[in-house]
Amino acid sequence: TNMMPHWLDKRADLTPNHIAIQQPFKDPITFIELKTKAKSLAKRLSSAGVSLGSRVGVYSPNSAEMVVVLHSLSYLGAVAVLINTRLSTSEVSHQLTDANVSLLLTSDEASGACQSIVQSLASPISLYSFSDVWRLGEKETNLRTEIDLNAPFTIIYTSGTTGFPKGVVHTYGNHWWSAISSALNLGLDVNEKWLAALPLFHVGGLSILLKSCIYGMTVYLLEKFDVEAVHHAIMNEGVTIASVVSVMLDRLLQWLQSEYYPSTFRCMLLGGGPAPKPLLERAAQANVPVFQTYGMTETSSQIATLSPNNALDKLGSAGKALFPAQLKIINENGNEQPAFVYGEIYVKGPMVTNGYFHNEDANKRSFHNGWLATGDIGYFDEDGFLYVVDRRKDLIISGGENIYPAEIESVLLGMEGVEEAGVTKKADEKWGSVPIAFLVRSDTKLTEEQVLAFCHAKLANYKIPKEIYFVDTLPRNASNKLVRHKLTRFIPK
Ligand code: S0N
Ligand code: AMP
Ligand code: MG
Ligand code: MG
Ligand code: MG
Repeated sequence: TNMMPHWLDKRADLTPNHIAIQQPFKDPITFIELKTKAKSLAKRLSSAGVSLGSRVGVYSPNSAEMVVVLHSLSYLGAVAVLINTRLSTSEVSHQLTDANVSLLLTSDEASGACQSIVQSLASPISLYSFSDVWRLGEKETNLRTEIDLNAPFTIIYTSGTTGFPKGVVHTYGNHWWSAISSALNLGLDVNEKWLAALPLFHVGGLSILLKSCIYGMTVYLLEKFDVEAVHHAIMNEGVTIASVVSVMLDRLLQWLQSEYYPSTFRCMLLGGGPAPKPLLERAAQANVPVFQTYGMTETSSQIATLSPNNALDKLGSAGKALFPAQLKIINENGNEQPAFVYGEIYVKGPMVTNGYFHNEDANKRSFHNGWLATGDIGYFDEDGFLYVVDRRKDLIISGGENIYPAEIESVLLGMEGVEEAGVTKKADEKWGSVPIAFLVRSDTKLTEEQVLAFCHAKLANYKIPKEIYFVDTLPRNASNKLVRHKLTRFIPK
């Protein structure tokens, strides 16, 4: 059978008074309290028309209220469509439309932003702030007492090479196996406390919450990453594991200076993008126990992780596939590559999504005999350790956020006075890499300021090109296709 007792019911039965959520300057929340709140909210959401299979947008910075909302949706069998709050109105509208969302839930502070989003939709949907939902009455509803591992629970959009983001559907089973696989690798202590400063709208952050419920583990939840707050939590609040992206680790190491984290802090789980070797070396120097991971939205968080025993002699590796998962390196002919030969990374395992939401084209392209072709390039060493080479086609990762040139180019091409547009990445001290743009103007009076203002209105701020160059032509191949890697030749010396 694919049925299990509802996770939060089970958890609240087993360890009702254990702390589920700890936050600075707030009362902690126990599992029984979390369950009671989530069930009450579910009955109120039922009043708003949410039911089995409903797709509900969730737009919120990290908060305990958001955690309650996510669990409440699981009591209704509704699917949470998690929205990145850094996106522009038009980007969010696109996702809500693509996912066919019937209702949008938002934190109270973000309800203004969401109002404009909802108004920009071609067909209207209802908008409720979390407080709005609490003001609704409870409707008599049969809340789900079981979880169906095959049923979808979350949809998270991820950018694609074509410029259109794709909705990654995660089943309960994907999340379950992600949590179990991680525990089989990292082990589980009774006093575990996992710090969540990653946004909960990405799978890395979300996965911490679900692990909390499945393991019976406290989450130390921050509204956002703040170097001082994270440092304090690791030093003084008994945090044992923290998930971070490279930019966060870099800021933490700078803050740490000559201090050391307590020995009870056992794992700094580093993922979401490439880990520069100098950063890993600085971490090793500072005695920070970094576990490098490889994972993506499609794999519901980590799928490979470097164990601590190997951390030093395999510096730079993302380790081996977690117990229920498999990895292979494939060449253009579909054959497996020997050690040290580059190829595309294919992944397989019960934490890997079954597919993108209503996107048969993307599914056909990405899935081959149960394997997901990730688009990432990598190789195995002689001991079978995975090394990810930072070469996924056109992908720009800025501070853990993904950007594809095509999405910026299509915005730029929509601007009056822009004839041609090409975007590529540039290495950046602060963010790892950032997008820069090259434009051929039809209107020679077009200015950089005008271009940036146009981008501001249409794109998340982290996608706005950090540099704009006006050029006469763009590099193209024989079939007139833009050759993005040649763009940087136009940067004036
Ligand atoms: C790095 C973060 C925290 C930076 O945000 P910060 O410093 O809080 O910025 P703000 O104060 O909000 O804004 C200040 C200005 O900075 C701009 N800005 C913000 N972020 C970026 C960015 N990423 N790139 C470029 N610019 C940025 C703002 O726009 C603002 O400027 P103006 O005023 O001009 O607007 C933040 O970016 C962050 O939280 N990043 C992490 C996102 C993330 O979660 N990525 C991971 C996604 N992947 C996954 O979830 C799968 C992998 C995974 O599961 C995983 C990942 C990590 C660890 C473990 C795992 C795991 O496997 O479990
Ligand atoms: P996202 O779905 O936003 O988490 O993006 C996942 C992408 O981040 C992967 O497909 C990789 O391109 C990149 N990535 C994740 N982990 C690593 C790693 N350890 N080294 C290099 N790139 C990584
Ligand atoms: Mg992504
Ligand atoms: Mg990313
Ligand atoms: Mg913007």
